[in-house]
Amino acid sequence: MAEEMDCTLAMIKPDAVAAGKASEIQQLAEMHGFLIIAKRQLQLTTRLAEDFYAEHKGKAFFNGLVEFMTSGPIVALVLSKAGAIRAWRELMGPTNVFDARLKAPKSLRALYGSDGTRNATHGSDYPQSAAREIKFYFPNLQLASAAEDAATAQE
Ligand code: RTP
Ligand code: MG
Repeated sequence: MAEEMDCTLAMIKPDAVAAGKASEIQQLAEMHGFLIIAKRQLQLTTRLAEDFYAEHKGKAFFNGLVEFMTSGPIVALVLSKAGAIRAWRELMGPTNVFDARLKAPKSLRALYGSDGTRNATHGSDYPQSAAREIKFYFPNLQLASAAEDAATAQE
């Protein structure tokens, strides 16, 4: 087992869960070589959504983002793969779905999102945010042993 696990925190957002696309998105992740280390379905409260996206507080889209993120269940996932953070963001495509459709038509956001806010998936942007976000949803997760279990299960 490598000393450093390459993990990211992904969310399948309320639009994609409500559209029944959660399983399909997880299958696509696995097809692209991501191991699903941990998974949780839950509905965010306003307070949790505001905490999760605290870096965006005060921005014009913040209230709309919180409203969207609390509108229905989400699926939070810990994904592992070499270069997981960058690889998952690559698979998601650009933040804005209209950009994604133009620039990365096979990306998750192009395929499953609907506009600038309702963009189907989330992925951590830096190692520090991945650590914070994994802890946010999975405070008791022992990352190294969970990753080892997931890798063994896949063999
Ligand atoms: P995320 O954090 O969800 O993975 O997305 P991201 O890094 O690609 O984009 P970020 O700038 O962190 O924005 C967080 C989420 O806010 C919503 N958003 N809406 N209407 C808008 O102009 C706008 N801009 C951002 C999106 O849901 C975006 O993913
Ligand atoms: Mg972000």
